Amino acid sequence: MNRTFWKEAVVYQIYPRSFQDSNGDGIGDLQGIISRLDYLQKLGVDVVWLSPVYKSPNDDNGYDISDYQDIMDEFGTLQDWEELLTGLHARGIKLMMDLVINHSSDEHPWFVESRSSKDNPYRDYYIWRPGGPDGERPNNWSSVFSGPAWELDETTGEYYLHLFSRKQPDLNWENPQLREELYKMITFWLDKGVDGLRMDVINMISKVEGLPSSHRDGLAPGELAWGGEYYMNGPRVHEFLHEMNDKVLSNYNIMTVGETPGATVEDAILYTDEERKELQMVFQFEHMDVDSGPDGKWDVAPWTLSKLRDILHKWQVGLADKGWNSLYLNNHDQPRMVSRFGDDGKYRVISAKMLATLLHTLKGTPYIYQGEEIGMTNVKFTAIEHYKDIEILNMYREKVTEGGADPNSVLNAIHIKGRDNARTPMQWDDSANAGFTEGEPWLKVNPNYKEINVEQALADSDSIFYYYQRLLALRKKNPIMAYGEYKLLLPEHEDIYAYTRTLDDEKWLVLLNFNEVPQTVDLSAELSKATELIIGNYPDDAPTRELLRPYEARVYRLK
Ligand code: TEU
Ligand code: CA
Repeated sequence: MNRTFWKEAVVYQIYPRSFQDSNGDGIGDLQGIISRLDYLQKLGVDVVWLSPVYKSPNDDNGYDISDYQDIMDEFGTLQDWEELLTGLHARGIKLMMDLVINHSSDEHPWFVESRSSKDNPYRDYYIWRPGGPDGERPNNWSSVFSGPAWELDETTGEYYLHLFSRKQPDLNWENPQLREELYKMITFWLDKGVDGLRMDVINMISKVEGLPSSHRDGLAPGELAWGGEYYMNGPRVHEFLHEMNDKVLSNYNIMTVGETPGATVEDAILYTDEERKELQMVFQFEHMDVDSGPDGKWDVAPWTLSKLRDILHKWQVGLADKGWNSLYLNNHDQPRMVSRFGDDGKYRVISAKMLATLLHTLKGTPYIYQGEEIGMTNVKFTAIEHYKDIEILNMYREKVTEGGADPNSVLNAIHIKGRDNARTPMQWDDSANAGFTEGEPWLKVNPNYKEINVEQALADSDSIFYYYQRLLALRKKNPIMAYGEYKLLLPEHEDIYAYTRTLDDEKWLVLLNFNEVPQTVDLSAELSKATELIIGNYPDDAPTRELLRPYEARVYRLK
């Protein structure tokens, strides 16, 4: 079995704005991260994924880049970045940078040039189209952040495409000169010693020729519509990724993960089959829509374990032979997993450990999002003014301010699904602002920081932190966790997710109860072979092995 570091690694995602402030301006920064490297080493992570730290006007908190080769003023300098890289490498931790190359900031010099005139050499670095005879937009696509995906630019009287905010113009990947500029930029960072790349919405870089309007049924004239079918997993996306791999990525021993909203298992095999030389893994989103109704993310719907398990199982089986899974339930765009899939009340600690056991015993590379390891929860700000996320604020304006929707029901959806749930400052201790800043935090701290914080976790041998530390230590010693064959058990059980992992003559049994109600499992054949409880989230083994207590997770070695 050829062992690969990116299959065995555990990645820790840092959202720099909310991790640790070092200069009292209320915004996290690189020196703040440097001051916390011993904490990351203690947890045992192998890679740090750093959300964007490049120069940015922060319309979308760094996912709108105005200079790809310099550091955002609020975060520090290139020297600070070099110090961070050195500090990580000195602790045996690799650095994965976040590449946002589907779009740039509208303050990037390329766009400033591009918008200045129709014959500017940079015009075709972006996607410009004339309006219709009556000035209507080139098509009916909506932006992910509400409103249309086209902005009319007065200077040249044309529209430019922005799938996200109007300050995030889409780059034109059809332009080989633009692609070469991007490859040069990537080489700049890899030559500095970067060990990995996370590629933001990388499956959106190829748009269908002609940029056709969406024609779903019942659309009124001028009504906006989701155009994803015309730019997700588009016609040339694999060609572009293979070209990037051939020209740049293949020259380095690095880890790559593409963020691919809307990708299916079949798409993911094309992105991650090693023979195709594109990417090593992708972030799929199917399980992130398990609690969305027909009207999308803000149409909050109940989820079931059966639905979640069916999705995860499909991906485990689908990528068993070709390709590779990333494993996550949390990141800077998603609500906190213990609130969403566990119980952030009475069973917060137990259910957080159960979810961690899922992520670290399925087959794939596990990702930990900052604060997940201490069971940080969603937040319920009482007023929209306390929120900062452009996605939240644009949606609220469209639905409530302009659309007249009930503010409380929209706020309720924000409490459940809003991205700021994941962006409240990291909770380090019970001092003011949770030890995140001496100043005024850019986003309010979750009021539960007094009880939920790193200092408390490190002082409690039964904390979620030490459970994660044990899972990561187990992974380092047991190749079965990365490479073992996955096999589902109890496919119909409504509350239990049970599976085995097998590598050579070693076999583990994983039992997860997703309910606060105790369950009994009928797995006598497997349980009769259980020789050792490898890890569990209760202090002791259950009175009988068939019993699973509330949110209980147990991993047995089978003889
Ligand atoms: O996210 C892409 C994306 O689709 C997310 O916007 C996600 O679907 C949505 O936020 C769920 O509500 C990436 C980055 O992770 C995100 O932070 C950026 O806002 C976005 O791209 C644009 O760069
Ligand atoms: Ca700061």
